[in-house]
Order: sequence, then structure tokens, then C-alpha cells
Amino acid sequence: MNTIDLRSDTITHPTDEMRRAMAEAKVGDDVLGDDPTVRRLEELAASRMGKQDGLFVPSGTMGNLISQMVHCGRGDESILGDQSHVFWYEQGGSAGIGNIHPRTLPNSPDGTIPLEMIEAAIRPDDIHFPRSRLLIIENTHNRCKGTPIPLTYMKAVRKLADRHRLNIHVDGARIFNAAAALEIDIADLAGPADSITFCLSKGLAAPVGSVVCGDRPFIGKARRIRKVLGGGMRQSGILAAAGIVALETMVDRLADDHANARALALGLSQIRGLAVDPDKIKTNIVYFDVVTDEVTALELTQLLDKSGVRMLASGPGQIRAVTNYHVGSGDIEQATSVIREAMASV
Ligand code: TLP
Repeated sequence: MNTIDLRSDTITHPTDEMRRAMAEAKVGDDVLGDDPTVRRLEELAASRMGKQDGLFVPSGTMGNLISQMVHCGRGDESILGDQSHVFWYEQGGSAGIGNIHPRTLPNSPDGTIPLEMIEAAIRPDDIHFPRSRLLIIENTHNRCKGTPIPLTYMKAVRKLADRHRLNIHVDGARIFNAAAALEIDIADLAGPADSITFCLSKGLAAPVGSVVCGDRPFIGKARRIRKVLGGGMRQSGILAAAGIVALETMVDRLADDHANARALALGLSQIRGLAVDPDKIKTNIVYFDVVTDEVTALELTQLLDKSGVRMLASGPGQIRAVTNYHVGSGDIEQATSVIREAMASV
């Protein structure tokens, strides 16, 4: 049975070109600054993001944690959305490891945080209060339906942050999806951020890794923190080689994932018992609701699993499907008909 795996874009396997590049990569001890392939990836990533420097890290989670720890000292406060990945899925590491106090504000359905709420949450200088240091924006916004955050919003938060001497970190795990959907240059979109983490291991299909980008002093501090967190890797050029191929060959095809996600949403919207608005699907993430008492989201995913269609139940009545490199338009048609049959059988 041909499995159609829509659980995440993290399931993607490296391409043949990546495997070749990995086998042939020139390597050295990266902790000692000797790995030329890692350096090449970091420089390439920084130039794509329009930043001075980059740091190769094992995961998006570590990139976000490192960035927060550079921006915030012990007891400082970071402002972030209540639907953000940092808040939901990173084990509270910024508090538990970084000693950073999280101030969550409600994300709007489009993944932004209302400017007036941010402004109102910034603390005045008072001995009772933690110091507001950082604002975190997620782009695309995973739990807000993969919505891309537009440049106009980023520019507005930059202005606000400048007024209050706040830094901005972007969790740009899927920033390339955002730039593709918004049809703008990635460096422009990353421009308002002081730091950005993006992932090579998601839609870009590299096996491992993310890159943190920012100015040179920021990356210098980030490199120290990566080491204490155990993220200093040795001959990691083997991994970085795949990341370089990812940046060079996998960015332009993300639009296909977006078209497939929309087609999937359109198909699902026509199935009785399921609800999704295809017009809201802007990138590769489709959340849809199970709106019948006949089956729960978890039961439906278990049923689909048996028919070779894999998705994640993301809430009591909600399922997430993420299109990716291994899923073509034919697979979307097949997945849709499998789901239609499953729903007819419950
Ligand atoms: N997201 C994963 C799961 O953790 C939910 C997924 O399947 O979507 N920021 C964002 C916005 C993410 O979606 C993720 C991973 C990360 C950070 C963390 O990246 P990794 O998995 O490399 O630590």
C-alpha cells in the first residue's frame, strides 16, 4: 500500500542530490571552527535572510531557545502569542532552561498579535516588574492555519518595538513558505527581525537542522549558548551539505505544496461531516474540523491510517494535514477519496 504521509513536512526524506552532497562534503571540527561546509551554509543562510551571520543548529526548538537566551537575561520577559509553537511545543524551555518569563497574548486567527495589546503589555520601568525585552512572531503561523504574516505587520511591530527598545525574534520555521505565499523576497520579510530561526528539515526536506540568523555580535553570543546546550556539533558539514542543497533546490517548489494544500482543503470541504474554508489555506498546512458525532478526530485518523493516509489529530475535533515534497497532486486526489470513503463508513 502506498502511504500518503500528511502528518507534517518534517517527515520528508533527503533528495538524491542531498545524499550525494552529504557523502562528498568537506568536513572539519565545527566546534573548533574548522568545518568549511557548515560555514558555507551559515553564510548562504545569512545572505538569503539579509543578515550579517548565521549559526547552524540541530533543531528549530534549539534555535528559538538560543535566540531567546541571547535577547533576554534571567527574569526578563518575552511577549509571545498564546498559539505560538514556542509556547505550546517547546516544553517551556525558555522558562525552564532560559529563566525567561513568558507573557502570552492572544493570537488573532491570522497569527498576528494585535499591536495595541503588545503596546499595553510592555512594562514600564518599575522595581516590581520584569523587564520586557523581546517580542516573538511566528511566520508562517503553524497553529493559526499556516498563515503567512505579511510584511506590513512586520514593519508595524518593528516601529512599535523600536519605540520601546524591544527586540524581535521570528520563529521562521516555515518562513520560506511565507515568502512564497506572499510572493515577496525572503530578505525583505526577515528585514524587521533582529533574529530569525528557519528550518531546513521541514518543507525544504533536509534531514536535520535549522539556522539562526542575526547580526555578528548576536551570532557570537548564540554560538556560546549553543555550546552549553550541547548543540556544538563536530563534522556537521555532513548535515550542512544537505542544507545547502535544500536552500539551492527546494525553495521554488514550495508553491506546489501550497497548491496541493488548497486542493486538499477544497476536497475536504465537500465531504459531509468535515468543515474547512479552502480560502483560508495560504501555505502547506490544512487544519479541518470533524463536525459530526459519528466519529472523533482521533478515531478518524486511526481509520485513515489503516487505509494508508496519515494525518495528526490536533485537537478533540480537529485534524492537521501538511503537504510536502513526497505528496503529489495525484496523492491529494487519492487521499481525498480515502477520506470520503472513511466518512461514509462511520
Ligand atoms: N513543528 C512540528 C511539531 O513540533 C508540532 C510540526 O510538525 O509542525 N517552530 C515551528 C513553527 C514549528 O512548527 C516547529 C516544529 C518548530 C519551531 C520546531 O522545530 P524542530 O522540530 O526542528 O525543533
